[in-house]
Amino acid sequence: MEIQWLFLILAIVVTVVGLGVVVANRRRVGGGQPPAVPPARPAPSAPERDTDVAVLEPDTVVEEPPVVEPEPVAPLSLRDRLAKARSTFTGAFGSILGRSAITDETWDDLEEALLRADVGLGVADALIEPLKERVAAREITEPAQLLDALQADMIERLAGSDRTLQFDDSFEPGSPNVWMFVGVNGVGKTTTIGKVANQQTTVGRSVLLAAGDTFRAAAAEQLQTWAERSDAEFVRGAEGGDPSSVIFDGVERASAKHIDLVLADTAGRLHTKTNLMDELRKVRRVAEKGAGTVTETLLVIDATTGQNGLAQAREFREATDVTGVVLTKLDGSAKGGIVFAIETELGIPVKLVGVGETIGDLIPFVPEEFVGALFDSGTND
Ligand SMILES: Nc1nc2c(ncn2[C@@H]2O[C@H](COP(=O)(O)OP(=O)(O)O)[C@@H](O)[C@H]2O)c(=O)[nH]1
Ligand SMILES: [Mg+2]
Repeated sequence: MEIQWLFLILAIVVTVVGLGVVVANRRRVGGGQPPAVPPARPAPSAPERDTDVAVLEPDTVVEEPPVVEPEPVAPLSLRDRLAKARSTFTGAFGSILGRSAITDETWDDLEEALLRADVGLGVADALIEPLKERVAAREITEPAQLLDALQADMIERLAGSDRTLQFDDSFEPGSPNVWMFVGVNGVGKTTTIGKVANQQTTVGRSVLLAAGDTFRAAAAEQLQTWAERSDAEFVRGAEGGDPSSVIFDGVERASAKHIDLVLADTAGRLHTKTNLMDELRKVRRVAEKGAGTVTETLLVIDATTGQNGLAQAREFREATDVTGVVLTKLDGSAKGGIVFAIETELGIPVKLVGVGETIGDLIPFVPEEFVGALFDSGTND
């Protein structure tokens, strides 16, 4: 009897445990649903991972998941940046190409577009007259040929200038090159210095930024931020102090620390214009008083001001020996033609162009690329 009871209890226990195992198994594979995936089974050679790889066919060779780099944001091309400058031409070019022949309207359209782009009257005539002669001689007969010839002539006008930034590396250590940045207030001097500093430290030169705009405290702070970003040394003076003494101190410090290049910021506004120009002459003199040599004086011009920028440029050129122009804000300007006016009427090469507000938005001026971007109507305009 006792043995029968024992068997009965044993049978019940076995049944209950057996049922429990079946239910548990069914739950694990999805509450009665057919399993969505085969059970995971690490392949013998699978490296340790910290994340689960759920889908593994038996005997699948485990491959390392591809390293997913963040999608690089494509830098805007020069063509994109010059959309506004190009738009000055696209309408006129469209009308010109829309006619089957070269007519009086063609010349009107061309002249208007060139003037709206601010190339200036002199340059517009100098570009159009030879084209008219070639059309009269039937050397050019089609509208498309005319635009090709114009493009080639525009590039030709800008050809031949030395646009390299002058850096003399034959100087003894302790004798820095000095690049001065001049121009009216708000054109982008300080921003350009930050961008140039970054380019120069990137190519391996040591750089010091001297905050010669003592007119506003914010100007020195702004420059200091750029110095930090571009890994450059920084020298400032007291607000309202003498700009020349800041530049002098900067050159002294650069000399003592064997820094290759001093970028000198200057004020763009003083009580009178005569003051400003005298100030710049003094800054330049003082920059060379110690061990430094000014190898570039870059005049910064805001491209959105068009012909006004040209008038400013004339004054600066008279006050100081300008060796190159930096044309800023070309990204937001319809007046890209100002490049031609600057080069033709002032004879100063445009060396750099600013195409945005961030540290990488400064590019060397290459005539073929610039003119090409103005003419390239592409597909997405
Ligand atoms: N869009 C655009 N803005 C620029 C460029 N260069 C400078 N700026 C802006 O112009 C303003 C004045 O620049 P800043 O460097 O302070 O001029 P500064 O007074 O001559 O030193 C700032 O808001 C800059 O971000 C450029 O190439 N493109
Ligand atoms: Mg400034």
